[in-house]
Amino acid sequence: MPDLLSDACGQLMARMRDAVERFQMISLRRPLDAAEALLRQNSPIAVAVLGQFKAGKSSFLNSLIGRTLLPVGVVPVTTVITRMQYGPKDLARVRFFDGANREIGLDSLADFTAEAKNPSNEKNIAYVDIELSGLQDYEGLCLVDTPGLGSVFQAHIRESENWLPEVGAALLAISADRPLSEQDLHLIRDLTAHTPRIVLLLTKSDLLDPDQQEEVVTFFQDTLQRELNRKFPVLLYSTRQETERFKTRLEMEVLLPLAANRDREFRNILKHKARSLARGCLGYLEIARKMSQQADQDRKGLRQRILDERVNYTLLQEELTVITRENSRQTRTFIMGNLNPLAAALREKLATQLKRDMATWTGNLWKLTRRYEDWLTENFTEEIGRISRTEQAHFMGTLKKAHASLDRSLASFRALLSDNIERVLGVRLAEADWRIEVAEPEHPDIHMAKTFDFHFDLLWFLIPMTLFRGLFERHFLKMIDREVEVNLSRLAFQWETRINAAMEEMRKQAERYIRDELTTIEALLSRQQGQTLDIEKNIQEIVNLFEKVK
Ligand SMILES: Nc1nc2c(ncn2[C@@H]2O[C@H](COP(=O)(O)OP(=O)(O)OP(=O)(O)O)[C@@H](O)[C@H]2O)c(=O)[nH]1
Ligand SMILES: [Mg+2]
Repeated sequence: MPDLLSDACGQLMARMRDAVERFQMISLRRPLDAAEALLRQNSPIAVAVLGQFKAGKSSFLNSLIGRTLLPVGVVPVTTVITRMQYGPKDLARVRFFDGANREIGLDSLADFTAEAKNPSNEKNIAYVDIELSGLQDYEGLCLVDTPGLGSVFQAHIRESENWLPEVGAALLAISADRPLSEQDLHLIRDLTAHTPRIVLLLTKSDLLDPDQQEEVVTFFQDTLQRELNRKFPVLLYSTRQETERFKTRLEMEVLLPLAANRDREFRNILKHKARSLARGCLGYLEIARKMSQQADQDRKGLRQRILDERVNYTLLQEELTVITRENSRQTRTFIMGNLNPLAAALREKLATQLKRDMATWTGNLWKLTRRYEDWLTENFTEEIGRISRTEQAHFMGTLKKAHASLDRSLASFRALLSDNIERVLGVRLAEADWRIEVAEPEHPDIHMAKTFDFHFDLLWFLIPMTLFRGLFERHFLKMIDREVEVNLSRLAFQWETRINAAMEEMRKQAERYIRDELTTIEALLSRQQGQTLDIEKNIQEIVNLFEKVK
C-alpha cells in the first residue's frame, strides 16, 4: 500500500503533526508518535489478547496455534509482550529496550517472558517476536500475548497499557469465573480510542454449564450497552472442552476475515486512530479560536477565569506532594503490620531447627561459632526470602492507596479545567486517556545482615567445651529472637525504600500530566492575538480531512 502516507489519513496525520507543533499541544505528541510509526511501518495487524491476569490469555493463544509455546500458570506469568506471526521457518527473537536483539530457541521462551525467570521484566525486553510456519492462515496478522492487568505486578500492567496505541484489533479475555470487572470496563473504554475492532472472549467457559454461559453473555451485552452505549461481539472459548468448536467459530467470525482483508482492515484501524486524535486536536484548536476572537482586554480576564486558583499549578503540585508524603510515611507501619504477626512462628521454626541442627555440630567454640554464623546466614536468607516473596503482594497497600488518590486528583483537576473552559468559552475539552503507571518495586536482594559480633570466641582455646557447651547453645538459641526482629525490620526497610521510590515516580508522572496539559492550554490561551484566520484555517483543514477519513 504505497499510497498510505499520501492518502487522506496520512495527510490528516501530517496536518495534525503540524498543528500540534505550531500550537504546542504537547499532550498529543505521544499518541501521535505511535500512530505515525504504524503508518510508516505498515506492519501486520496486531491482534492483541488483553485482559486481567490469569484470564487464560496465554493458554488461549497456545490452543489457537495448536502448540504449548507460551508459558502459562496459576500465578501471574507473562511479563513481556510476545508477538507471533507467520514466517517460513520457526524462530524466536528477543528485542531489548536498548535496541539490541538476539535469536533464542523456542523452548527457552519462559526464560524471557515468564515472571519466575524474568521478574518484572528485569531483563529489559521490549518484545519477543516469534515466527511460525504453522501460522500461514494468519499471514498479515500478528497475534500478541500481553502481560495481565490488575495483578500486583504493576510492571506487567505498564507493559500492556503503554502498548495500547499499537493495538490493531483487541481480543479482551474475560475469565468465566470473574465476569466483567470495573477494570475490564475501563480497559474497553480506553480501547475504543485505539481500535474499532474489539471482541470479548469469555475464556474458561467450561466452568459454566450452557445455561450459565448464555446468562453471562447476555450480562456482558447488557452491561456494555448500558455503560458504553455500544455492542461488542462476545465469543466463548475453552482450552478444556469443545475447543475445536470454539476455535472454528473464532476463526470464521474474527481472525480469518481480518487476515483476508488485511489491507482494508489496517487502513480502517489507522483511520480510527487518526480520527480519535483529530477529535482531541480539534477540541484544543477550538479553545484557541474562541480565545483569539475575543478583544484584547477581555482576553486577559477570560484567561484568568479559565486558569483560576483551582487549577493553579503550584497548588496542585503541593496536593500531589502531600498525598505522596502522607502515604510514604505510612508504608513502614503498614509493612510491619503484615510482618509482625509472622515473627512468633518464625522464631519458633528457627529455634526448633537450630536445636536439631546444633546437636550434630562438633568442635571447639571457634568452630561452633563459625557453624552458627553460617547457619544463621543460610537459614535467615531462605526464610526472609520466602516471607518476602509470599507477602510482597500485601506490602503494596500504601502504594495502591497513593495511586488511587493521585488518580482522583488528576481526574478532578481535568474536570475543573474542562468545566472552566466550557463555562467561559463554551467549548468542551476532548476526553483524555490519562493513567498513572506504577513502577512495580523490584524484589530486594535478601541476604543476611551480619548483626552478631562475637568476641569471646577469640579465647576458644581457653574454654573447656565439655563444661560450657550447654551454655553456648542456650546463648545461640536466645540470639534467634533478636535476629528475627532485626531481619524482619531490615526487610521492611528494604521494601519501604522501594515502594516509596515507586510512589515518587507516580507523583512525577501525575505532575507531568498536569504540567503538559496546563502548558498546552496556556499556549492556546496566550498567544492567539490576531491569529483567528490562521487557527480557522487549521481547523478547517483538519475537519476536511477528518470527513474524508471515514
Ligand atoms: N478451566 C479452565 N482453565 C483454564 C483454561 N485456560 C486456562 N486455564 C487456566 O487458567 C490459568 C491461567 O492461565 P494463563 O494462560 O497463564 O493465563 P494468562 O491470562 O496468560 O495469565 P498472565 O500471563 O499472568 O496474565 C492456568 O492455571 C490455566 O490452566 C480453560 O479454558 N479452562
Ligand atoms: Mg500469560
